[in-house]
Amino acid sequence: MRENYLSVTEEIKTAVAENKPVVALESTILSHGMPYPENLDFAAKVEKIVREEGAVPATCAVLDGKLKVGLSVEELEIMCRAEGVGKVSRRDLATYLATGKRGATTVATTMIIASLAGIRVFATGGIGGVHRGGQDTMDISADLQELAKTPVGVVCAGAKSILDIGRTLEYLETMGVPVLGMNTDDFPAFFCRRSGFGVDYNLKSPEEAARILKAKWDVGLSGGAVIANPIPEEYEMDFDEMEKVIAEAVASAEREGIRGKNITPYLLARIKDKTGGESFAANLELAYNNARVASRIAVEYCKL
Ligand code: PSU
Ligand code: MN
Repeated sequence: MRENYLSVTEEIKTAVAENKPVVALESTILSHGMPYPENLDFAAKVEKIVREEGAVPATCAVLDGKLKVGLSVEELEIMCRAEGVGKVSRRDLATYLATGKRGATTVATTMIIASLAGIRVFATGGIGGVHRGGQDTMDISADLQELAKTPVGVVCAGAKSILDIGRTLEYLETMGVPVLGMNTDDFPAFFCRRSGFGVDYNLKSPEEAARILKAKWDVGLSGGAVIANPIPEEYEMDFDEMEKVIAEAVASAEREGIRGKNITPYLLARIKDKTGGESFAANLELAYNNARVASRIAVEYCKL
């Protein structure tokens, strides 16, 4: 039955069957995280980086009632134009499949689709988490539950401090999700290399990351892992300055009564408006860097 919904390109199918490295990529970052047409260049370049590292890119989306793994140029264009493209997290998935609506996949949904296709490593920008004030609103991204459930290693630049990073890390600990830092003791805060909160373990290499994932799944532990990869130093932004912009964005979301799935895209757009090109350039670079590291982990994982 599942095969009726899953649509994987021949290239990716073959790579998975032959134990060749494949890296999943999400589409919410395209449709709801970046402007058109800049996101088109990004989508192409991130896939190119994965290929240069010796892995096959697998951008995921929900189109025509199918879970798409690997998108054509035309399909990437649809996701980037984002006309009538919704944001699909776990709870939305069945509705989009049954109605044929177009959907961009979040971290949670990309993990689900990657796992169904046999892909073990996924690169994104930042994960969702516990929102500021989440102890009252209960606004906790479904990404965190997914990390506890679905066996995919997620390479990200940590989490944006639009979130309550401390509570996000507490939640991940409760749910039994390893939080591994790539050559860092400090959990990165997306635009900034440090959040002030620690990781569980400082990874020395992609090979070590691959071995930890393998050990986890070999003994039958469910769920994935966060592999937190700091933004390259040359693109890092000033922490205090970012804090100010983010606090302003959060306050404005509250004033305007933005809720639910709209809050993350709203905050991202607001930050981009306030910090202009600099934060966008940083966003691109950290995502490229994550794609690079994820590909190296995927390559190492296939050797084990
Ligand atoms: N954080 C970012 N950029 C993003 C997202 C989060 O810095 O594009 C997207 C990802 O797709 C993530 C989703 O999975 O937002 C989380 O949304 P929510 O908080 O509604 O679960
Ligand atoms: Mn939410």
